[in-house]
Amino acid sequence: MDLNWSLLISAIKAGKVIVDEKQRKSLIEKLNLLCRFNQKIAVFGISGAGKSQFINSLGDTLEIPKRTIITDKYRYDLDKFPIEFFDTPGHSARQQERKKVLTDIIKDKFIGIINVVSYGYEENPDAELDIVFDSNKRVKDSFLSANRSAELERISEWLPSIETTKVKWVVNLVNKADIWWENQTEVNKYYSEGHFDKAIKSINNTISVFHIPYCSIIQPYFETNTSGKFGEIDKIGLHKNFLHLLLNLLKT
Ligand SMILES: Nc1nc2c(ncn2[C@@H]2O[C@H](COP(=O)(O)OP(=O)(O)OP(=O)(O)O)[C@@H](O)[C@H]2O)c(=O)[nH]1
Ligand SMILES: [Mg+2]
Repeated sequence: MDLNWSLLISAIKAGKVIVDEKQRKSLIEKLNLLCRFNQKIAVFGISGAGKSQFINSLGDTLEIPKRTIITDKYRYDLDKFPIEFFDTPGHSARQQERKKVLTDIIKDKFIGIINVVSYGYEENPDAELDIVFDSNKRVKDSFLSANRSAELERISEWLPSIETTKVKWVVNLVNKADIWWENQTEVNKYYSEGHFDKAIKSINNTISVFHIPYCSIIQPYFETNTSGKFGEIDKIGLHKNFLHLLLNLLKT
């Protein structure tokens, strides 16, 4: 049956039941959606931290993303909240692309920022393996700490500019839990205490900051084993935790 919208809306306003309850509910949901603006969220982080894979993980795409060159926008509905994610390129040479998003953040109504980090386990297709691994196929500490420094340095690219914007929160998404899960106490401490936490909270305190663990995909790191202590149930738990937090942030 074709619905006459204006007739229906005035009927709903007047409290008259002219369609069955199921139709009425679905129409109200549609109207609610139409009235809601997209909630814009920028996704920042250095190259290979897993920004694009994080966005994939919210849908049902299993493919491994290619390096992002220009900012891609993705629509996603969370419990009737329409969201628009801005997936920025993390490569250091792509600063101009990220600046465009920052300009939008300054003049537009972005609600939040998701900063993706991975405790130094960034992964890129063009990485030289002898920089990543020692002769025993162990990931080098020097590689991890250089990446962690780059993660910390990168937040200073956007952090000062969001101070006077409409941004209400920053989620520091500590991705790739499947790789670092065995050292979770150390990883949690690294982000939630000390330099990193101090730096990310150095802006005005009306912007809330959350550090949360996440895993976008359980996958070998550069074709080598991950910890093996992290499974699908852990991954689902972290997804639920993230979505729960995001929903609460959207409602406030
Ligand atoms: N093991 C593991 N690998 C991950 C995870 N998230 C992402 N990856 C992998 O890390 C690599 C880089 O992920 P991307 O999502 O392309 O990284 P990005 O941050 O978008 O990188 P740029 O587009 O260059 O800025 C890919 O091979 C991903 O599959 C994760 O949770 N665990
Ligand atoms: Mg990407």
